[in-house]
Amino acid sequence: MPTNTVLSLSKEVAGALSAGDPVVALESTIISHGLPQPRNLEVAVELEEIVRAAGAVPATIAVLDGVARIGLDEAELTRVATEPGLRKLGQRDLAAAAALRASGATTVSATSFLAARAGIRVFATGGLGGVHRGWTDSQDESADLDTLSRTKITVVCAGVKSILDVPATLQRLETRGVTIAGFGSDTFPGFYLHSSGEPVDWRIESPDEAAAIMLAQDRLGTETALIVANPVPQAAQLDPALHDRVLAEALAAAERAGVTGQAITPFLLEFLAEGTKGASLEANLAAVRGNARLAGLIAAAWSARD
Ligand code: PSU
Ligand code: MN
Repeated sequence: MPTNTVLSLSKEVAGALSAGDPVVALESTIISHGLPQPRNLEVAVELEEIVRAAGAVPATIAVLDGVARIGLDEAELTRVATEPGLRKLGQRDLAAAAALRASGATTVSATSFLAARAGIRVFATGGLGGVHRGWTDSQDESADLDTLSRTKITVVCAGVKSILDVPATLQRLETRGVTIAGFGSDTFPGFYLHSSGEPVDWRIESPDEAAAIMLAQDRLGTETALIVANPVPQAAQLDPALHDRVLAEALAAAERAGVTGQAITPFLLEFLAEGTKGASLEANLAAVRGNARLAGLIAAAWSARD
């Protein structure tokens, strides 16, 4: 008979949290559905190393055999990277996965929810989900936005994926009360691109300033997320003209193939990686690496607050 455990922290993560040491949550959908094999496992390991080098304990999150695991060992990370047909779990899928003993990688919505439940305040990813282009027909808005509107967590990301309707996503985040701070930037990043061209209202320059906003959230009783929008360096971005051309092809291909729902984001990311001969993948990785590092520094500043 299986135990009734639905949430399990690794020893290292549990120890760090109880000592008040810095911890950074990492999602697993980017590993299972966002990156090609075998690169995905290398990246999963590398991201954990980057978080450590920045002074924090990494906590990659996934659901394995019905148990939401906060902090994976090497064998568990390997399962996430290689298991055929691994599910993609949003927040709404967690209870069903737990009850039915299923396994799956967690999206930003599921990861934020689980991290917050475990007491982790800082989370690094690549690009958030958001409002899809053509929303008026499909009503496809990522559950990431809803979860962030009612979860107090700091998400370090390179904006939202550029396959989305970025201005509409920013409008939704405003409506839902999610704070956005550009890290060293007056514009919202464009995921593969340094900038989306859209302005942000707040600009911060240091991990300490991020931690100060988090402390103010606590003092005010704010229950929404803080998005620290950290642009991919200009030198590492995808060529904007190539981006625009291949993205247009990707969107047309998705429509022709009738791809919808959970499958659309992985489809578009993969199409872009192929259509740019891997250049979009390199830009994506550069963004994620920078976010893991900055999240580690913010977690350290948060732990050192007085
Ligand atoms: N960031 C990346 N690659 C990804 C994702 C984020 O660089 O693959 C994943 C995240 O898990 C995010 C998900 O939550 O894509 C969004 O999926 P959807 O649009 O179906 O909500
Ligand atoms: Mn969706």
